[in-house]
Amino acid sequence: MILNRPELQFYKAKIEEALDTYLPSSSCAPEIIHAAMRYSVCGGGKRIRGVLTLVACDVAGGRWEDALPAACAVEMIHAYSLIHDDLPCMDDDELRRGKPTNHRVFGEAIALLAGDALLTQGIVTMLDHIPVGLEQAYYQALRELVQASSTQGMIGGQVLDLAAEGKQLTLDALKLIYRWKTGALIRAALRMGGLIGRAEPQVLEALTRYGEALGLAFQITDDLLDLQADQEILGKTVGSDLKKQKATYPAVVGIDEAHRLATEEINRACAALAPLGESGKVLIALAEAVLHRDH
Ligand code: GRG
Repeated sequence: MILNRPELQFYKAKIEEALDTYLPSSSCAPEIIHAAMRYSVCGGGKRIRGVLTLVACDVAGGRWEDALPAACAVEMIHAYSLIHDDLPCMDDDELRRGKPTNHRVFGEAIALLAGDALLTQGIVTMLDHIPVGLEQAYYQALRELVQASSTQGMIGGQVLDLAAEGKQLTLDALKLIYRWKTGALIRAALRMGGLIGRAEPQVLEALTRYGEALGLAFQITDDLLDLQADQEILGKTVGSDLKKQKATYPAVVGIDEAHRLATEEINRACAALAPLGESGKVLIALAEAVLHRDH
């Protein structure tokens, strides 16, 4: 289990409750788009990004409740990226979070719009729920989130990823794709929590370095799961990277070396937390669980 401590499970439950209140009801017109948004956000997903935001806020000395709108926003934007990633024009996947993908249920047009709507809903959720006195921190946090989702972040990474299909990449080129495609949002999740918790500069720096290494390790383990996981547990189709001739760590350096490099990044992530002392323990536990995850 990746959220391997009671406080991480507690944060996950709080995020799920809050997502339910921040998302428009599926009885609100136009019903179909709200149903499609809820279909992909609710009832599935590990909530790692949102949990990282709450832990980072706590570690920085803030109140986790103050970071809840930001934790939900990063989960909404993540869900948007998954819906779009699964579309026929992208990875054309049938299964996500153990269920048929959004476009399989709602059709391509609504799935595309549900993704778009989750991006804007994430932004509006943060703007509408700024805790009193945290206006400046929320402005900075929101900027982190949209920047990480941009062409110099998640979208840029996806563009490079598409261009790399069927090509032989160097490890450095692949690392840049992963830093943007997956790492940017994970890094932003941690920095948002740090900013909202009014972290001291050295704490924010530690959270940032941790996020960068964890983000890279997370995508390498995602590659390994695509090759080795049990589809039932993974909740998405296995072997799809091979089928699409995707550039992945195992494809470039082999399975054993990919595992070694993921371990190296996890060690780097944990070492970055040294300035946090005891309070970094929960993030260390989470990083170690990423290495052994089965979904
Ligand atoms: C088309 C405008 C437009 C944007 C699309 C699709 C996209 C931008 C970006 C894709 C980025 C992406 C899907 C990266 C993969 C990241 C990844 C490892 C996802 C799986 O994350 P988990 O395991 O999933 O945390 P759960 O389901 O647990 O939340």
